[in-house]
Amino acid sequence: MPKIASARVIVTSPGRNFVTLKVVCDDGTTGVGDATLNGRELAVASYLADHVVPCLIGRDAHRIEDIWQYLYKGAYWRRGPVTMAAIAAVDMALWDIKGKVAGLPVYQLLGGASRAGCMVYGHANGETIADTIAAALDYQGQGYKAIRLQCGVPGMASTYGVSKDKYFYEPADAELPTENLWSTAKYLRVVPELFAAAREALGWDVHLLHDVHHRLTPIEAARLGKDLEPYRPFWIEDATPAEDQEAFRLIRQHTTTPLAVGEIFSSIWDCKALIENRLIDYIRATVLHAGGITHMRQIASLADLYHVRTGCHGATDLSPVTMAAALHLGLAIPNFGIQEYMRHSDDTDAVFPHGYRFADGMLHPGDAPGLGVDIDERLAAAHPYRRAYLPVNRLEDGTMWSW
Ligand code: CS2
Ligand code: MG
Repeated sequence: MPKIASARVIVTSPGRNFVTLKVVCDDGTTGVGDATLNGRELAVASYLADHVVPCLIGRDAHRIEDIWQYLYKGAYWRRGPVTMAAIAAVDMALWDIKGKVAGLPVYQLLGGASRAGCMVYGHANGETIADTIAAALDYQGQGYKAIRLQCGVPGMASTYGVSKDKYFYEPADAELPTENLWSTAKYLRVVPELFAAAREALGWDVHLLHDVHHRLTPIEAARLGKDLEPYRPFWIEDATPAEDQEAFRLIRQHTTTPLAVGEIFSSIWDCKALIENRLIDYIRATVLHAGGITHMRQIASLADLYHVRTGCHGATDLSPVTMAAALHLGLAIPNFGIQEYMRHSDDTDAVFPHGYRFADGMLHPGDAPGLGVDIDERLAAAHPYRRAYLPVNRLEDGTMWSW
């Protein structure tokens, strides 16, 4: 029975910041967990190093559930993005260790494969509709079965999801938050045009997705949902800020466009009402931000009762460790929907060697024991942390808005 002998927090920045926990057992077995909270990385690094790691030493590494409960109930101050990312990192590392000791990939410990692989979606974006369609055709040519479409908004200098680089999108772009401007009216005019052009160019045998990124009021989200119905989106995501879970009832009353939400959720309590009232179709919570494999599996099980499927977050600010963990869970659960796959840069992939591979529109986690991912600490040390913030967003009159 492996006991936890030590654990260290590794902060590295191969093009963007990542926080990784490495747990080392007395028999030499190691496990890794992702603890990256974009724009607030050092808060989680300290929570882990200063408050969690001392409590782990000497514990039985196999007691994943007990350690989860100890870190959740024992903290007194429950939930929230910092606490749950820290718990998630410990949880991922312990599942990694358990798989390595058992000689099995983690998905086998979660009940075995329920499918051949995890369908993923790529990110096509561009300043104009034409640029976005060209990017989408490129993804379709690579074999993607699902593609997210994000384009610039005429008259606006910038908007969410449109990157300067063709493949890589990194929104945490400055030492202090850059200020973006937003116009809902201009945005609501361009998205239906984008989808009409996309269906014209890409046809109907590809899933098309869109991320609203928390920017509409409920009735505006209902308007967008209705306007996009003729183009059959796979989903619109984060249509309205989701602290008010009831707001989704209003959207639901007006449109059949599928709704996805939850990448910023940190526990089952953030989405319980949404799921039980069938106000959403996909839950976007992910292993990193929602307490690890252990808690994300609970969320997926609740969702399964109500025909809600998973559509886990998978942006570049979730490291390959989270991608690997999400794929093991996604391969095993009955109600997997889709996995976001925003490719990491070559520098990031070098720091985090991993076994997951893309083929035929899907990712598979591979069959190495554990999670099948690690961190190259020598390479990691060559990329020191540098403070980087996500942008903030204002309406054209200066009113603060959701980014
Ligand atoms: C986005 C993310 O991938 C998505 O769906 O919402 O890129 C999000 O903006 C970042 O993860 C924030 O750090
Ligand atoms: Mg999103």
